[in-house]
Amino acid sequence: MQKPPIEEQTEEGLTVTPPKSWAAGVPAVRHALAYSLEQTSVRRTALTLLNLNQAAGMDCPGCAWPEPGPDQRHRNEYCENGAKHINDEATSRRITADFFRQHSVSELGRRSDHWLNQQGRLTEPMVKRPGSDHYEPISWHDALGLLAEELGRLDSPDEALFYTSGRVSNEAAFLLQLFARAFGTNNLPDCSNMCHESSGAALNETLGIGKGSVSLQDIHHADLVLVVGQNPGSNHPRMLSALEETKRNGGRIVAVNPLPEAGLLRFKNPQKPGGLIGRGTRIADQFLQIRLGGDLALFQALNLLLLEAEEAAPGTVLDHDFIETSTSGFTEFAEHVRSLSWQDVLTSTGLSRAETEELRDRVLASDRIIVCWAMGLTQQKHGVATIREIVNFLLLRGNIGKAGAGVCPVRGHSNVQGDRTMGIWERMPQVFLDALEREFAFTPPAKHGWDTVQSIKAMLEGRAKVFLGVAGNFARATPDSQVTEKAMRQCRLTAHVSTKLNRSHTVCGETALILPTLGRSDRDIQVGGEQFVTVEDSMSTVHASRGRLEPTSGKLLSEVAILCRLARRTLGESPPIPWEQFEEDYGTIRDRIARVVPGFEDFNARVATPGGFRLPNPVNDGVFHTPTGKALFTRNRFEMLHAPEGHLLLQTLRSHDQWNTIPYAMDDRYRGIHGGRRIVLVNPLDLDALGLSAGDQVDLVGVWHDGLERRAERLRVVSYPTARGCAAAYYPETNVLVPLDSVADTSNTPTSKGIVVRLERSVR
Ligand SMILES: Nc1nc2c(c(=O)[nH]1)N[C@H]1C(S)=C(S)[C@@H](COP(=O)(O)OP(=O)(O)OC[C@H]3O[C@@H](n4cnc5c(=O)[nH]c(N)nc54)[C@H](O)[C@@H]3O)O[C@H]1N2
Ligand SMILES: Nc1nc2c(c(=O)[nH]1)N[C@H]1C(S)=C(S)[C@@H](COP(=O)(O)OP(=O)(O)OC[C@H]3O[C@@H](n4cnc5c(=O)[nH]c(N)nc54)[C@H](O)[C@@H]3O)O[C@H]1N2
Ligand code: SF4
Ligand SMILES: [Mo]
Repeated sequence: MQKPPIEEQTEEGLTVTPPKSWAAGVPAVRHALAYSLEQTSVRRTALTLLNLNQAAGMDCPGCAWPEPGPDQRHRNEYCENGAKHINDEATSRRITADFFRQHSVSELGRRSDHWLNQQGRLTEPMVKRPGSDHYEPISWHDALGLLAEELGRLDSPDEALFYTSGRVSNEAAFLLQLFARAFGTNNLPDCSNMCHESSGAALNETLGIGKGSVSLQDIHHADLVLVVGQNPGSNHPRMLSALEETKRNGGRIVAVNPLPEAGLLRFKNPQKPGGLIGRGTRIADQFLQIRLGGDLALFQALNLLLLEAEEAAPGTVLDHDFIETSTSGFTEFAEHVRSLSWQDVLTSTGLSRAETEELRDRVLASDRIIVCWAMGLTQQKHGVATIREIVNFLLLRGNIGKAGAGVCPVRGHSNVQGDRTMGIWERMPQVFLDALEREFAFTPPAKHGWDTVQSIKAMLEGRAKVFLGVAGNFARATPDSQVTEKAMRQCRLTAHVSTKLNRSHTVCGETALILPTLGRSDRDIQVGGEQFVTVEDSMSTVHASRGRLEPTSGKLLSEVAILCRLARRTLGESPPIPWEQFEEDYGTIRDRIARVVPGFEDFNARVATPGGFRLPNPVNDGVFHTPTGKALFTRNRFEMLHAPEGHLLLQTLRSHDQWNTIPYAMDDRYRGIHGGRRIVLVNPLDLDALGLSAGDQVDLVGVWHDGLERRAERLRVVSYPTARGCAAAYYPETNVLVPLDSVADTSNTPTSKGIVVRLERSVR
């Protein structure tokens, strides 16, 4: 059982108001400024915000939504949450060695994620030695020496784990994977394993590339955009400006979600004079309130309806030319879909047949269709199958590879896509490894490494002994919190390259290191002068990012510097990689990337142009790198989530006021939750059926076949218009409920959006 942290043991102050039906507008601007000024000075706020997302400025460290071309950019090219993300990093608050003298590791372990983050920026390297309950200062030289020594003591390189999160730049990501492979392992688990892995798996298989195919222009000019399993009002706020543009150009939008999220309903654009007042733009023309995990059934039903429409009026529905010349597997797919049972569809989706038929009619009226999605699809047991079915849907009417149409997995972290492009993947294809070998004259290991879930199991079973996390918060981002924490504590050494304090620093191996680093907003000066880094957004545009702020401490090193020094200490001169030169001048790293990673030819010159450059996506040239050389129709076995009588399906999601594992405040403004996060949203009819009322305090108890009790204690019940049978609670507080073995087929992504729970009244 995981006890609530010290700060959250009383629920005083929690108030609930009706959910909002629109997003952004004046309050958004006010909230952004208030948080920024609470964290830092007017001067630093002005400096960060004026540079945010500008062509010569810094990339927003928030989500991966792209910026418009450099000439179409607004002076304030950011959203409320982007402003909060950057100023959370740019905070003037600092954690010094004194802080760690005052607070023991065990005390910090009882603090909330919010409290830990609010203490400010980490300022110097710290070590927790075996047997001690306190971190103490250590020099960079000794810290990296200690880490190198522990790596050197391992029986096999595969006993080391190198975790990354998608905030890391291309340059640092490239160096991390180079170091890991030169050291001898492909153990490169990353946040993507818990995020869009299902998208990558489905798109790689069916289209031959694991990335989205559309640009902002495509979104603006689509006839129909489906926004599925995504809450853009909170998590990709500027996507709403793009959807507003779609509507202005006459396009239509359909939202598919168990929750009536504010941003999906109506948007007031703070960047437009009329946006701050008035009613704003209605976003969704149709809202399908689907049950958790019902999307596979929905798209199969839609595909069946399209096949039937074609039969009724041959030659008018399907794009026969496209199917004939560019795809394979149509006949088998069509036969499979015809066996679908409508009763199953209705049970799985909770939607009426008429609603699905209305969607079919919208599809039939549209030549150019885009499907956007995020965690609502990827974190499901059958997430990969669902996304493959979406590809089937788009292929039927030739909506792949033409303007205004395509697939749009909306990425999370600002450079999560770039990290993958740079080789952060435990299963990089052999062509990439061969290119590394040619460039650096060593043979990278061919054996696949461990992803996040496999890494946790390896630590649990003593097969992994040293954990290095570069960015992120492994202990909180991962499922099954108690199991994962036990696994991490069994390590010989845990080390984290971080900007801010988080729970992972309190879940220590025998020895633990905190290695504080520069953030995206910090000026980065090396021997070769001032440096910039590069990132790749969700639509494959690669561009530069330059920090502008004076670092809060003179003892911070950049991620690149830390990795170069660690590599030199661990590997020495073998293989002969110019780590020193890389640290002095990041341009020399980009020269190597240009020779190893396809699409990056002439990298330094091309990234110097304002706005950067877009990587090619072969799909848009009608080229599919699949075994048949064509886009693949797939047959996806029907599956749905099922909760036994008296139980609910639970999704774990983000509030408006958090960045992944880090809550900025206790509010979720659009959903009407204020002053607390220990809540569970339940449909009023389910509350009646369960004999519960709004305001009751309950424990959520996980139901899983291994017999282990998983319990999230003391959450307040909120009566909420979510789909029947489908509850929602916040991540990371409820990660304790997601069993380590409950993963998506093929992608191995934890099923954070589909777990079975029972609600028990809390005992005081
Ligand atoms: N402010 C802010 N922005 C962020 C982040 C953040 O934490 N804070 N995180 C970033 C990251 S890493 C990511 S990956 C993205 C995540 O962006 P989202 O995917 O929008 O994030 P979640 O909060 O997990 O919301 C999932 C959405 O899917 C819906 N959903 C859940 N299950 C289902 C389902 O079975 N079917 C359908 N159709 N819908 C479902 C939920 O109701 C919710 O609206 O956001 C990025 N941007
Ligand atoms: N139950 C449940 N679990 C989930 C999810 C869910 O929806 N439900 N979502 C999953 C998803 S989509 C994701 S992406 C993961 C996120 O998992 P992570 O990426 O691991 O988590 P974050 O919360 O983004 O990490 C925050 C920490 O990153 C560090 N940091 C911030 N900026 C920098 C930087 O510039 N450099 C360095 N070195 N460190 C930095 C700070 O110390 C901060 O405390 O969580 C996953 N876990
Ligand atoms: S939409 Fe995403 S990238 Fe853009 S400003 Fe907001 S958080 Fe930053
Ligand atoms: Mo993510």
